Amino acid sequence: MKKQILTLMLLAAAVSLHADELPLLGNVFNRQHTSLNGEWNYIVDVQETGYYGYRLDKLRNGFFINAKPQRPEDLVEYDFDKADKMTIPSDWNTRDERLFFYEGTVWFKRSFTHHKQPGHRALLYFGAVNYEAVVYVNGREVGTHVGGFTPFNYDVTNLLRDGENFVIVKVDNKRRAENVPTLIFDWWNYGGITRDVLLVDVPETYIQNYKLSLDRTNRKQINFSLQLNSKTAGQAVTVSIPELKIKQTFTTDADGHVGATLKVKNLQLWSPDNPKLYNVELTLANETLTDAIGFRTIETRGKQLLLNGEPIFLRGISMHEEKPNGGGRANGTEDARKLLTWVKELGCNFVRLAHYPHNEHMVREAERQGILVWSEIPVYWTIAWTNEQTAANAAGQLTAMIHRDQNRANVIIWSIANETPHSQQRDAFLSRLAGKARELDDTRLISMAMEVTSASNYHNRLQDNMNQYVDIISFNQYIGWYRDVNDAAKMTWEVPYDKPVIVSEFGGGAKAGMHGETNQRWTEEFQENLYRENTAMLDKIEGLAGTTPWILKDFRSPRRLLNGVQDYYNRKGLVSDGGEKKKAFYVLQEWYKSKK
Ligand code: GCB
Repeated sequence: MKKQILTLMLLAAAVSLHADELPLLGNVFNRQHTSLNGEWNYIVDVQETGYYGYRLDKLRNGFFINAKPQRPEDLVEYDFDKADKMTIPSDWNTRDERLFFYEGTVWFKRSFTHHKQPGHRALLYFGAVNYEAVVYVNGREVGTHVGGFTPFNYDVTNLLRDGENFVIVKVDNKRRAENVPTLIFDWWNYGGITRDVLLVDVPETYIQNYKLSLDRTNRKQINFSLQLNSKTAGQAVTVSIPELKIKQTFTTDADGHVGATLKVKNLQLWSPDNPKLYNVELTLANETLTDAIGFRTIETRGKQLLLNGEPIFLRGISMHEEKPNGGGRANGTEDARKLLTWVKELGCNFVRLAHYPHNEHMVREAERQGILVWSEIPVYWTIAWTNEQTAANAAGQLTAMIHRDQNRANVIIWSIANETPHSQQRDAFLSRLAGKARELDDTRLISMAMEVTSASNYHNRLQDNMNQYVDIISFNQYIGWYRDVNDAAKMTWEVPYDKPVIVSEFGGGAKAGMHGETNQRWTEEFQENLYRENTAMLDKIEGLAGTTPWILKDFRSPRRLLNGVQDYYNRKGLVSDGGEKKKAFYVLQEWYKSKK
């Protein structure tokens, strides 16, 4: 018995030694890795017995130990191997009907075989877990991550054994006031390990991340930076882009960093009409990493938006990250292709990936198809503006979003918030975020979807202190739906800033297949008419550089409760949750033809 207690005490001590989350590993899917996607066992733990039981009484097992009775009389009140299985990545709400509305803790466990190799390190990477993840490897706590839509990784080399191993993740999606997003938001709070899980194999010294981008003012120059995982000086790094006849070797400085410029000739610029990507190869002593990278510039001049120096109108659409048919979290190239087929059919060259960073497969697929991207963090409606932890959380999500996608030519806008009520505390919070985005990336523009404050009923004046911090003035407006039904024709707009304008949302709800007069809510005709009137109105906004109507597809929301019509769906989609196109789809399609 004594020996047993000692073992448990040692284990309890060991679990508090956790590894820190590492800076994000760039370009993870092109590295050597083992996928840990697939079947995971799961235990729904409403009262967090497997967590707090252990915290209160150090002699009791937490579920992360994955205990098994050793003798017939041993008491172990859980068994992962007898628990149900769920395919990961996914969300538990659509995978287990008992969990449709569930917000709480679920434990996930997966076993895998690993062969330890000297000189190699193993990084455990999660594409996203909503919302909080506590990660354990072989019974040891590795770390805790908060934020449901951004990737994170840990070095687990020293926790792995040669042979059989297991990883356990405690996932908790309870909403909390101090979280980002906070307690209320208009989308389904899908819980679970919603994106890919990989065990990435890297050498001792490896490329943490890198960035290649076209110089903003000199299109004959590519700016190149690279960071090793450690401050190792004197490492030779070769960058080669065969098609551009570039092959140059640089040496890391005392910080393990390379900062250099590459001269280019005859570069084909990436654009929606020619989404040209170049194969890039980065080589370090024991590592070769490849990527496909496009080069372009994006800037503003007065009220104009310029891609590669030419004015562009962003024919966009907003979207949530939900599967094309029937809901649930989308992930992967196949879901992305299906969703983007509708985007292309609408005649779009732009998507607003609302209201959080979408999965990397979506961004890459959009890049291959020539679709520009607005990427956003879930600073949505109200946030605990004066809470420093909340600010650090939002800054962390912004950093991860930028570090993951900084080589994607199609990503042109980082959005730092959506519809945030004006206040000094908000301005203080958001201006810091804008500063952070600029510090991390000077090759993209910054915006946020703002609220409209009207000067009078029919005169809309865009005034927001945050306008001084952003490059593009974006706002959401619901004339014809929440406001001023049938009055779009009378509206005038004033945007008193010398910056381009994006209408980041407009729209109204319709249930596919419901028909009637244009003044009857929820009919396709009502929505169709709203799109007609709104597009005519938007044409009169000076400096309009694009729109992203709300929204491509009906999506699940716990705030949409009208029986027989909404049934927990926000019905503002141009396509229904089952994939049928509504009449308004064709109005937008027509309008976009006139914007080419
Ligand atoms: C908004 C929000 C969006 C909602 C939408 C609506 O302004 O930004 O998240 O879903 O309105 O349908 O009300």
